[in-house]
Amino acid sequence: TIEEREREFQEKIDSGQKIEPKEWMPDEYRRQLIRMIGQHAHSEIVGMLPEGNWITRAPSLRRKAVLLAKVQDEAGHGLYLYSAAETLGIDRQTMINQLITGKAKYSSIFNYPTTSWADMGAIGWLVDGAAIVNQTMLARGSYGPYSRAMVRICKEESFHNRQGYEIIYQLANGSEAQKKMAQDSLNRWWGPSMQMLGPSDADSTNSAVTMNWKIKVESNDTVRQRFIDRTVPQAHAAGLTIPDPDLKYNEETEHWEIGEIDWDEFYKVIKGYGPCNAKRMKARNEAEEQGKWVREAAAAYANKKSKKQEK
Ligand code: FAQ
Repeated sequence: TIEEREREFQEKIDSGQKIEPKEWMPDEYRRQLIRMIGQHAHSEIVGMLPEGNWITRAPSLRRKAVLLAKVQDEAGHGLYLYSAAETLGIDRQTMINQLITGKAKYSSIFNYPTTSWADMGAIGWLVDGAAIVNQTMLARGSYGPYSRAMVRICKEESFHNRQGYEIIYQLANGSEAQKKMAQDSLNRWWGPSMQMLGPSDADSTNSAVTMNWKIKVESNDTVRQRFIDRTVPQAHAAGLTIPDPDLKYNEETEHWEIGEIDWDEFYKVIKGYGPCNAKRMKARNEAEEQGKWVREAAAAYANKKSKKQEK
């Protein structure tokens, strides 16, 4: 019966076994995974836009080569994740249509403008930094293809994180103007980076289900705290100030405590009203439209090739 299947499924999860694509799974488990992996894939693709904005203006050949490689990695992650989602029975075009029609979410963090070169540092340091902490947790998740994708993606994110911190560190130790640029960038990206890891546990609507099935193995607040604890000392080492007057170190718990996160801003952004939501959606829609002839040509070529093989 269905109850027995569900019980067996839960036992498998509880004993730490991975679930593989062709195995039986509850519909809700499948739906939650498609939602999360889809959102993750879209984030990687939309996430190329803020940094892509600076490729032509990188300050040196070395910086340009590094940034170019980083942005290409994000494209790879997106494609990799769409493939992981496809193992659950949804096809890529359906997911892409959900993105460009505004039905699917992507990370709030990519709806902010990149107004200075220092933002390339802040994104690698903070955004990839938060992504690594979140994704190392997801690598322990229950769905085989997704958890394995996370292992490889995290390796690449570590490089992204280092190159970002290197940019910020150098600017923070440069001229007065450079130091100011680094601090200004941290001031703008800190809040959104806090929000990026999802609503507080009390308001996290999916956590009960996703944690019970080990789609997520740690809560949003736990992951956020780990990110804060590792990032605050890095800011101090660079001589920068975290833009939070309530930030303090708790000797007893050995954790950094932060002030209120601006959740109004977060909900505004995920509802589509952030500073760059419209711009990002326009760019993805144009890319879809302008890339149509390439997809059609590739499909026609594949079709011709398979017909030849049949002969
Ligand atoms: N933005 O119930 P919860 C990257 C939504 S890393 C937008 O707590 P959950 C690397 C959530 O979907 C960024 N929406 O949800 C990179 C839900 O709405 P729904 C991407 C958000 O899933 C770096 C509602 O709020 N990483 O791209 C956000 O249990 C640099 C309630 O939330 C991933 O996607 C947000 N920030 O926990 C690329 C990782 N947070 O769907 C380029 C996979 C929450 O019910 C450059 N995802 N929401 O309508 C996850 O780990 C989880 O989905 C969480 C949220 C932890 C983000």
